[in-house]
Amino acid sequence: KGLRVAIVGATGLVGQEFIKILQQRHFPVDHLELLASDRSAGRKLNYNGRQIEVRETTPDSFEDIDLSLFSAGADISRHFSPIAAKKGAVVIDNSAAFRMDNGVPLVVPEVNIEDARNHHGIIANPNCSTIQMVVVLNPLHQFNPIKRVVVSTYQAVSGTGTPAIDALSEQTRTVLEGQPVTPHVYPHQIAFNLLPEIDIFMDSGYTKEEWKMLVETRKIMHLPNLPLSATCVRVPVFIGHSEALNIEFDRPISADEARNILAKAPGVRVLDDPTVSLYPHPWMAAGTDETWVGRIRQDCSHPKGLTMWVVADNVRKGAALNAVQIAEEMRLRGWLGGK
Ligand code: A2P
Ligand code: 11C
Repeated sequence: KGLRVAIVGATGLVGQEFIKILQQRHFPVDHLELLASDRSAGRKLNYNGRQIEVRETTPDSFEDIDLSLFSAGADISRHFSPIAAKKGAVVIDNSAAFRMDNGVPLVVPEVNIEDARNHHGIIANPNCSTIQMVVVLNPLHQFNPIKRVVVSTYQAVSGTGTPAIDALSEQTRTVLEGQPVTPHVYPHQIAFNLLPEIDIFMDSGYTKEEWKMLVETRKIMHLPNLPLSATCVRVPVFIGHSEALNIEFDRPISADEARNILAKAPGVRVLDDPTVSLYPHPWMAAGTDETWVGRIRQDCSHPKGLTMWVVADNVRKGAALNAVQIAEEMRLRGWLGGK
């Protein structure tokens, strides 16, 4: 028997991807409730050839629902997730609202699905840049404990949502027409530019996105003291986050050892032949489910270090796909309803 599923934020970028992924993976859906704001109420969205009417999200939306997938921003999650959870509609929340709360599992299925066993109705989906990093860090850490990570990210505008995708298109056109750009969405022009600012600045000098990569990785990998320093950069790419990862291990490790471990790791695809310019890049990773790794090499500045390049579709593995995979794995283990 399938599940009664609600999608909160069904009209949004991640919400649309939820719908696509449930169909693509033949997720057992008995009933699908598409929820958004009152602005979208009455709109119809296609699911498996059927037109389903979008409804406004209200406290009554979660009656008789088994699973709710939330991606409508942290405020909506804060307001409606506890209501949904109380009604027995297990929440998988893509926002940052509950990620660091004790008692809320923060889950990447390839790494820590066991943490979801003792949920209290809400499971948090991590930040996109964290997800693709831990999918790669974890199998390496099982082989040779990780001592320190330094990461620089190159993050697509889809991480910000639809307005940023539109801004990049419009600004690109404006620049090519030789006209001046008036920045909106971001504090500066994003077309033909890079912005080392994602989310708000904190007192430490790091941005909140950089801080999330630190604290979320520590929680997911159960390494509360892991030293990690991130620099997160927004780049004029539509879909696909890239990361340059520098990892220091407990013992020396060769690039070939890492390549072999990653080739067998769940959710990871190694694409690494520099002689023919074979490495992952956002254009090829967009629309795929894997976390792609290339440019694996020994760190010439450290005997126990490795450096590599990691790319994933931030809307799929970084958001909607990871959430659906959590639901799939929980269902297989009998941790989700399905009355
Ligand atoms: P709506 O389309 O009705 O505004 P994105 O991340 O692409 O910007 O999408 C945000 C999602 O969150 C949209 O589906 C949006 O619905 C939804 N949303 C925004 N405000 C609310 C609200 N007050 N209640 C429920 N959903 C909301
Ligand atoms: C970005 N990582 O690329 C952000 C988007 O905490 O879920 C997701 C923010 C979050 O802009």
